[in-house]
Amino acid sequence: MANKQRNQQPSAPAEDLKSKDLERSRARPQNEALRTNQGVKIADNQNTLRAGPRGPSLLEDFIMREKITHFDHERIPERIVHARGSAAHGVFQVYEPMTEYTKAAFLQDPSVQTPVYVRFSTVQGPRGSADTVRDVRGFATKFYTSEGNYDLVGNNMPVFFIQDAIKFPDFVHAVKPEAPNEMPTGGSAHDTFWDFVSLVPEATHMVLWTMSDRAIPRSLRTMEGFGVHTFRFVNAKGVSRFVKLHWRPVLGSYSLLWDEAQKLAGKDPDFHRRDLWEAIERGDYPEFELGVQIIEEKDQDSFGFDLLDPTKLVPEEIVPVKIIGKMTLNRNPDNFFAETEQVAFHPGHVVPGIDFSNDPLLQGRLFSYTDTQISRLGGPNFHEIPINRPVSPNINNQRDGMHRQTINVGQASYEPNSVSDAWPKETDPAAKDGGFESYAEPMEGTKIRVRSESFADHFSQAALFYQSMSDVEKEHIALAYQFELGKVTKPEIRARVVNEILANFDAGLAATVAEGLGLPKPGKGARPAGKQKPSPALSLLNRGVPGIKTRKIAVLAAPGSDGAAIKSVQVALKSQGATPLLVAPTLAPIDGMNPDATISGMPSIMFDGVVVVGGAQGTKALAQSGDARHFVLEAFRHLKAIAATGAGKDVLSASHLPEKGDGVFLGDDGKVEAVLKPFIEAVGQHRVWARRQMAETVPA
Ligand code: HDE
Repeated sequence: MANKQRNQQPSAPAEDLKSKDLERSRARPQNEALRTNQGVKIADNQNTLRAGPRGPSLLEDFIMREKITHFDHERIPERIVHARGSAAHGVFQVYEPMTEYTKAAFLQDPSVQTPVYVRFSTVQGPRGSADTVRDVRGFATKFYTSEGNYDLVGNNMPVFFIQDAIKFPDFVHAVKPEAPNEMPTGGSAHDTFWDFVSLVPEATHMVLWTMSDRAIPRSLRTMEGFGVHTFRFVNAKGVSRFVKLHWRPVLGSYSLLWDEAQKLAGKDPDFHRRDLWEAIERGDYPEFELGVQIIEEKDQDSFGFDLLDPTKLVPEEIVPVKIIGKMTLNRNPDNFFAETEQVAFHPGHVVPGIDFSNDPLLQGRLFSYTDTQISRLGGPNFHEIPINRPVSPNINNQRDGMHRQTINVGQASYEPNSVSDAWPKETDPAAKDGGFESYAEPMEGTKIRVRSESFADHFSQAALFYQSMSDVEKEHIALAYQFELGKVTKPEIRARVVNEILANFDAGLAATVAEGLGLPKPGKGARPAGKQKPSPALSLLNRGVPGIKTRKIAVLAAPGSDGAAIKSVQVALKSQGATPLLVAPTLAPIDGMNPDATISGMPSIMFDGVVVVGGAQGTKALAQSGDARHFVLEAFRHLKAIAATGAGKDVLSASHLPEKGDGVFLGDDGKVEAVLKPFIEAVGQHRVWARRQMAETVPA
């Protein structure tokens, strides 16, 4: 008879199992008395047991002691990196069987919905830090497949700072807040980060990505994701191919402006978390398509760089990204701690059909993630925490340890055994019954500590990335370097970045940054990368998917504004899938409608576009309000589409907006549709880039 284990589930469709599993662990008290952890009903939860009404508290009070003791231990160590995160449940479905490439069960049948849990994160800041800092974002997905958990633990950038795991502690110490004073929180604009990356040229490509708009996403829903490393897909015949994994948001990819990101960090530190949560609550489920770049073994040396080098990407103009399935995030977590905090990802959680490459960064990660969970989640049994439990049975002979939940029944906790008919048994490879077999990659070599020569070029792909950017993105990159290096206190670090890093991949950028920092014009780099074949797919401006769906639009009004216009603007915007919010100086009703927010509570930086409705009295109040004028000015400055109907234009002129700014649409009362049409189109383009120079003349 099989070695019985309580708490294990029989086979059933993956989705059912996962929700049942979580259901069992949920506590949702209804018609229940308050009890102690031992199940004793509590008659008084207000007063500690005392010796008389004014006397000392008694040690005997087991109810108070239990409650306080538990409270004292409510915190667990936060993640050493990626501490700040937000997550959601969802499902993944493959579009067509991937049998040719991989035997992974969850990539075979388009009718199967595999449950997923996705955690997005920043890297540098602690748990309570702001969402919109300039940083890499983590994009970690746990697929609860019928063959066990598969974790795709990626980032929103396709490369990394270092090539070898042994440098990770150095890198993280350098980027984290500085040791003497724990500053700055959440950002890389400080001496130790720039000191390290100026001395480690392999970081150049990734640092450039973090100085680009990719590091300040508009939303977690509009971020791409990348597996970074080269992995392997292995099919049922044992044929292996290299694979690079991508997540593509269906809504397209967009970023904030740096000024918005900085202001949002103060006005709403939860900006990304809130956006994700609210979108799911509204039913605007975020969707991401999974893409793969498949590379035959025989082609692995054809790129001019090493596929095992995680500081390099494979341009999709060379190897196209094949879209193979879609993930839909359709349920918010019930409990942040139980799910988002306790979820434990690991790039080593793979299923048959997916395997590793020898990327030395990946190889190091395969050690780190279990190790870190043991201190973070308090022992080796973290796989039993509900959010981490696979939906396939995880029966084995491991036992005991801190917080063990499973009660293993029977004598056998070893294999082979005869006391329980030899169960549980390993699978028989000849029978092909689903056991994981590592890809039999031929190996030979000398035990040696060296970096392969094929990892030595650190500047060509930085040049490739920079040369693939639009003018707008190049400007943003230069300003980001100037901002960050401007915060570096040691002049020799600033000079080293300009002369020994930037000058090697772009002389123009090096000169602009030098000028902005008041440094002498840099000379030619020692190893200049030269002209590259650009990869247009790297530019975010080419990754947008025009449309207004799920975008937030402020309908600016005040008591006395035209109620009919407010209603028709809202109806028209909603019909396009946008989220209009009525924003007013106070929450007092306007023509019977309650505003959703005040101007000071939801400034324009939280919106994608602004409509100022007419109505003489309301617009007069807005035109006289400094806050309202600032609202439209800031929207203008941040290149957002602005529409005004009827007297609404008076608010724009009171704000001293240039008369005919691009992306500003004026119309008569009663002709709301005519104004909204071009407005909706402009919002759908994300920003009115043509307004760039004019916008700089307007105060922020
Ligand atoms: Fe991680 N990383 N990492 N990392 N990483 C962690 O694991 C580590 C790297 C990534 O939402 C830690 O559970 C090493 C690359 C994400 O819970 C830790 C190295 C990429 C998350 C760890 C790397 C990532 C982590 C901290 C270099 C993109 C958050 C807490 C060899 C492909 C997952 C934890 C979540 C978390 C180690 C480099 C992505 C310490 C040693 C490259 C998205 O184990």
